[in-house]
Amino acid sequence: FVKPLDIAEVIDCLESHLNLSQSASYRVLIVDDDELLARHYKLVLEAAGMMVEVVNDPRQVLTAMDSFHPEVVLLDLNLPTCRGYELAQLIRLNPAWLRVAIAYLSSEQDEQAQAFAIRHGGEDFLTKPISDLRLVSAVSVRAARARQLSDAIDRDSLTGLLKHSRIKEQVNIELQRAARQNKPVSVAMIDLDHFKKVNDTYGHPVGDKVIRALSQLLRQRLRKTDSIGRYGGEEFVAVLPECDQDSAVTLLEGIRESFAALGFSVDNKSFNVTLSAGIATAISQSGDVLEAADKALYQAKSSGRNRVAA
Ligand code: GH3
Ligand code: MG
Ligand code: MG
Ligand code: MG
Repeated sequence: FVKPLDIAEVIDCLESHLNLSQSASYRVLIVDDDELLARHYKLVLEAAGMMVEVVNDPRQVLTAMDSFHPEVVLLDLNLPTCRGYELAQLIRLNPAWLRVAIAYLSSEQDEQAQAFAIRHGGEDFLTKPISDLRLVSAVSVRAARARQLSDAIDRDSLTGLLKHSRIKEQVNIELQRAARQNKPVSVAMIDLDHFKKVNDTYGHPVGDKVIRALSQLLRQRLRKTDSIGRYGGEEFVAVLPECDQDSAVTLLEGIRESFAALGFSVDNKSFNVTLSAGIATAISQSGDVLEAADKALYQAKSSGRNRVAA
C-alpha cells in the first residue's frame, strides 16, 4: 500500500531532494490550443511557484521563446495549424534554445506516434489526462535539470559566478536595455590587490578561499537584478542596472571597506586582503563601458590601491 501524496507534500519532497525551491521560479511555456486546459495547467504550475506563459496559437511560439526565455516547453501534439513535433524541430534549429527541455503533453495514445514525436525534437512524452501532482513533478524535475546544465555551462565552478563570456554578454544586454529605457547602467571592475603575494605567502588554496569570500560578499551586497561575473582569475565584473555613478561608487566603497575588514587566518597567522575597483556608467548607448571601467580600475591601482575610482 502506498499512501497517496498531495501536491504540497510532493513539492516539499522535491525541494529537499533536488534543491528545488519556490524561489527558483522556473519558467515554463505551455503550447496548447485548448485554452481552458492550458489555463488550468498554468494555475497548477504557478501554485508550485513557477512562472508560466501560455500560447494557444502555434504561430506565436517563436516570439514567446524569444521574449519569455522558458526553461521547459510543454507542447501539445494536435494543434490547429501544425503538429507539436514540428514546433519542437523549429525550436531545436536555434542553438540559442539548446538548453530548453521540451516535453510533449498530449492525449495521443498511439505509441508509434509518441515515438515519432520523440524522435523529432522533444525528449519526453507526458500523456493527458495528467494529474496536478504528476504535472508539477514532471515539470519541476525537468526544469531543475535544465537549470543545472545551464549553470554548468555559464558559471565558474570556484565561485558560482558567471563566466567571462556570459558576463560580457550580460553587460551588452543591460546596456541595450538601459538605452531603450533611457536609464543609467553602471559597470564595476574589481581586482584583488597584490594577490600574487597572497598566493606566494599562504598558498594557492588559501588564495582560492579569498576569491570565494569576495564572491560571497558581492552576492550579498548586490541586488537581485545585478549580475556578477568572474572576469578573470582574481578579477570580477558587476553590472548594475538603473544605478548611476554616485550610487555605484557608494556601493563599491561599502564593499571595499567590508572586504578590507574581513580577517583571514592560516596557522594562527591572520591577514587582510584589499581590493580596487573601477566604475564606468553609461547613460545612453556610449563607448565601451567595460574598457572605461578597466581604465578607472587602472587609476585606482596606480593611485595606491584599496580604493574605488570612477
Ligand atoms: P595588483 O594589485 O596589481 O592587481 O597585483 P596582483 O598581484 O593581484 O597582480 P595580478 O593581477 O597580475 O596577479 C593576479 C594573481 O592572481 C596571479 C595569479 O596567480 C592569481 N590567481 C589568478 N587566478 C587565481 C585562482 O583561481 N586562484 C588563486 N589562488 N590565485 C589566482
Ligand atoms: Mg490540441
Ligand atoms: Mg590583482
Ligand atoms: Mg588581475
